[in-house]
Amino acid sequence: NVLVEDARTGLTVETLKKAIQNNLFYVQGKYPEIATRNDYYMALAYAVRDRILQRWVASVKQYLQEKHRIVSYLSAEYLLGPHLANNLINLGIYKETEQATKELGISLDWLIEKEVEPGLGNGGLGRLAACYMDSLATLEVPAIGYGIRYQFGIFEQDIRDGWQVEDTDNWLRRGNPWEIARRELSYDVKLGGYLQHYTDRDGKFRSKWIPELTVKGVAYDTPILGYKVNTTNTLRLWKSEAPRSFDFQSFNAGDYNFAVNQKIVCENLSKVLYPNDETLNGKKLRLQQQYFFVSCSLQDMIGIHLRQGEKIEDFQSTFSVQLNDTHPAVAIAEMMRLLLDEHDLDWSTAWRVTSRTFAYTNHTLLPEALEKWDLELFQSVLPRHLEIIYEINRRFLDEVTVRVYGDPEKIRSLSLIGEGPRKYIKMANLACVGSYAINGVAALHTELLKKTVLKDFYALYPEKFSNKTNGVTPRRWMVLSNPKLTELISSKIGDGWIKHLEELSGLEKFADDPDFQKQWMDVKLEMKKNLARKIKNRTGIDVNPESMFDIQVKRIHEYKRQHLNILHVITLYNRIKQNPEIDIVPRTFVFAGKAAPGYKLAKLMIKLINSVGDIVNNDPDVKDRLKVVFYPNYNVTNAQKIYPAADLSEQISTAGKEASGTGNMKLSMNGALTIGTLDGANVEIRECVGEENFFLFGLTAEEVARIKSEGYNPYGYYQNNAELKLAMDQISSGYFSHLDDTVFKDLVKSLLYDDQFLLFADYQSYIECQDKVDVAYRDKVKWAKMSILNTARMGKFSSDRSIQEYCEDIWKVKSVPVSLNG
Ligand code: 26M
Repeated sequence: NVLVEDARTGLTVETLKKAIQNNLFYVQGKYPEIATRNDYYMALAYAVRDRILQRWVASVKQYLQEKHRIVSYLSAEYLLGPHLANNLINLGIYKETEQATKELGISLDWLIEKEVEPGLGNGGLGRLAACYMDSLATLEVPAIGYGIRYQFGIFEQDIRDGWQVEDTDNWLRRGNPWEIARRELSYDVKLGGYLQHYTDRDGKFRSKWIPELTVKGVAYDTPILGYKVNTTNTLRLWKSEAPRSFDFQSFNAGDYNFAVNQKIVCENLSKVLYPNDETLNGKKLRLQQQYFFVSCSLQDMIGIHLRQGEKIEDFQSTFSVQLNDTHPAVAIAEMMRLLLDEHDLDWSTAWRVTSRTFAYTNHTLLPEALEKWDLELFQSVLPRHLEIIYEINRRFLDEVTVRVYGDPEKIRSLSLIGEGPRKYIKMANLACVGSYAINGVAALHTELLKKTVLKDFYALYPEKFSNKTNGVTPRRWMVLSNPKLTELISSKIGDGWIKHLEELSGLEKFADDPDFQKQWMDVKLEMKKNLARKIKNRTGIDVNPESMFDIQVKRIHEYKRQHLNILHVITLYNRIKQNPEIDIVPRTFVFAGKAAPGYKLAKLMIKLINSVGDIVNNDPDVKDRLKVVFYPNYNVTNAQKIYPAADLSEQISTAGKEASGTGNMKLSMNGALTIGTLDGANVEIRECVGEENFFLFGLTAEEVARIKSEGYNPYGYYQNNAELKLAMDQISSGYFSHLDDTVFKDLVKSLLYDDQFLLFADYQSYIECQDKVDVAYRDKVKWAKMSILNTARMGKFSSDRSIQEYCEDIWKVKSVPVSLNG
């Protein structure tokens, strides 16, 4: 009885081999003798995609068989990272594929490295969306992610003469085997124009929107496979195009130039990701992008709902829609417009549906980062939505005026419209009023939200608020990026932890075992050697794998305080210069991260890191005890190489500023110890790993607030701290910049006179804490134990746990197992 496997679904080595060869011929039109590396990459990717398609179709079928509530995640960003290796792991065919490619005479790693990652996000928020899509599928929850198919993702960073330079990210240049264009699935989206008011036959007052422009959104679907389950959810990204109709209209009117121009305007909508993070920039195109993807997504959801034979007023029984920050918050007004104008519901029915559909996640406490839209700009793009927002606001303020006893201060703060020299729309307020649930992303962050930025909403609707501490997927951030550690862990406690991360606690009993400690630190050393090789290739810098790898990788931002880290480097350097024989633990400082192209100070921080590196790395007195590396173009691919090699994780933001952080979790899971402030999820990480396994320093959020209210005086700290003063004087006098005393002027000025992030106030505490790190690292046995315990106690920080909480508390959805050929 011979079992013949289907070449498109079979999972044995033999069948995979055949599938790759087949695809090489039938998709790429090549045979082995002339196939390029990319041909093989494509052939393998299509072979993997075939296997996913079977599960994808089965999932859709399963979801339509009975009625299930579907999670709809709206996010302007998805920072997925490369697909190939992740899909092999989730399909459970990594080993088999490795063997199959080997037998074809090619290395799997070599193909994996060929993939250009889709960088459709800036940082934490976009990466969180990607981890959540992974966990939703792994937990077998029916879900759709909606977003924008940017033709150009986050820029590529290069470093020239120590400065960041940006290059476009043309990630689609070699095609994308992981998406399927659904040409037939498209929606029209109106923009601009004006309103006509009239009374209809039934005597109802109505607004008719006469748009200036209509664009078409076309769906591009990417399958999101769960780990070792059949569930395969969809990430649906919208590409903007010109509707066919108007070239005809314009051609007929004889205006060829107009037609071509309009086509360009339409295609521009999904052209490029805005590279800002935590900063406002009220650009018209950004609002158009947000509205474009939200409108397509809601029209799509309504279509799915109605095709199931349901009534429009029961929409919320089919979908729960999560808003990833306020970027998609215009969905609340768009839902009202669709229900009122296109589906003829009355206001109160429409509002009941809308306000039971949406839930809002806040990701920032920086008041300057809360989205605001200039009212006139908003009106010029979305005149009908402005009218709707006015009406939402009128009814809302009517209702609350009584409850706040007419307090004008409170009414002003709650209003959806801000008054100033110019009026503006407050998107966070719209999100709060239109959502049935509001959450922060770490315990401290949620508490601060309730006490500060959203305090008046919390007073009105305490029951809407909850905390959902972020998490990260162990599939990508452990199994995929650190296979050696994965193997070691599984050899001791089995592999159940990959789906049930709390099981890592089983490692605790090996924390004192000398053999296990040795194996643990051997893996770490091997990962450090790998990273050292990459660093050498990319930057030319030689680093010692035996030195402590002290790592800060994240977006460059004043509040994240990469410059506090560099002040520590300078301080160590000066100690060596003053006492060349000083006994300090050799360290390699690794920095990586992008600065928003318009953020001058952040770009200057990158220059400072590189300038200090040039001096420190090349000073013979240092004797290679210190190395400073700026690893260019931080992205998911590079992050996967860096995390496993970390000994020390720098999480040093000003307390109260980092909403959660997720890199802090990835580093700790990979056995790094954290030096950090009581900020974001650091607080909870410390609670879990134990205070004796965490290097704590710095002011608390409360102390920060108090010092700021009393008036922070950085100059005093500078004058009274000799090491700090020396370091700052060197920076300003040009010690690190060939005696050019102008380069770092703006940075020095900001730190000495108007630093919002209290760098100097935390300097001494940081340095003392780093001195403790130095002492701790000398005790290899103790360090190994602390490292093991960090990993063992990180179970809480799986995105599976986060998603479980969202499902139970907010979305009220359950898992729906998918069976093949069912
Ligand atoms: C805004 C306007 C115009 C263009 C872009 C933006 C914008 C884009 C991304 C603003 C903020 C963006 O992301 C913010 C972000 O990544 N926040 C981080 O979210 C993580 C996930 O919750 C948290 O872990 C981090 O603490 C938080 O900084």
